[in-house]
Amino acid sequence: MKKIALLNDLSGFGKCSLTAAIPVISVMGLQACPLPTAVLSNQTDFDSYRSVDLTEYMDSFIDEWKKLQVRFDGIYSGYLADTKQIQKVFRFLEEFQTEDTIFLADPVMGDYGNTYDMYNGDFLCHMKELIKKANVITPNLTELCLLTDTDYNELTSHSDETDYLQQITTLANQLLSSALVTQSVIVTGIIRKDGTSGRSFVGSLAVNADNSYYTEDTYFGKGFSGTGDLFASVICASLVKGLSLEQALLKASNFLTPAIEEAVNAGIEQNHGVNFEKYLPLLIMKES
Ligand code: PXL
Repeated sequence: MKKIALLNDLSGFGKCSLTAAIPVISVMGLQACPLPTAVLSNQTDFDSYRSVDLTEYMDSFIDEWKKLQVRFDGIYSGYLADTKQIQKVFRFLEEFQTEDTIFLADPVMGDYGNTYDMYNGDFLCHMKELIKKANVITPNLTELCLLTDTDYNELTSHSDETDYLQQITTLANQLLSSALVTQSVIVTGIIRKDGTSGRSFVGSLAVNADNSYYTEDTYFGKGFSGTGDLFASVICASLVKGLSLEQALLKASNFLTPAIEEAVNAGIEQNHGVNFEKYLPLLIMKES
């Protein structure tokens, strides 16, 4: 059975990180193997949270996994609390990354132009090194700006202009050409205003050496915890299963759109995440 190693935290509330990745990867017929980086009462965007850091245990888990002689078809790194945890991902890659592994690095650092608590210049430098080892990265627009030293407010002030997506494509290509082994960049959370109708859309843009693909849906005016993690999980599982980048993008967006819409209609508080559970069957693939 194909396996994906998940280097991510376990948060009790927020429907993010491992609680998003494990169900998605499992329903897509792959084995999810979590190496937890921390256990949290709830994700860090709530007013308060408690966290138990597991960094010091990660090496011993890696050693045990080596003894088991397991190999992974995919490696997915998500929320990392500090640079020490990024170093542990490097160690994990040294032990388990092969030419056949798909490594998806989600450079979790912020959203909507704001950075998360763990972010600082040193963290960014480490993250820029980590993405060089990835086959696929899934930054949201905020993270794309951080990785390309771009002013988020300046960029998004053009969100109603016709060349907005082209500007974002150029930034994604900039990462591709500088990031050595990165094959694809998928930018999530692109909020675009239609200059004529005034309607807003939220979209994702996938760029590789040959092509770019874009998909968008109506933007309901707010973002929810964990949507980036759910999205990255579908992408990682799809690519491990051999789907194309375009198919992976469509699968992720077809799954997330109804889950977000339902959370909006149900008046769910953003920090609690979206109603994705009942849409998991959309991810089942015939051969899995
Ligand atoms: O969804 C990203 C994420 C994952 N894990 C933790 C977080 C966040 C975003 O805030 O706090 C603990």
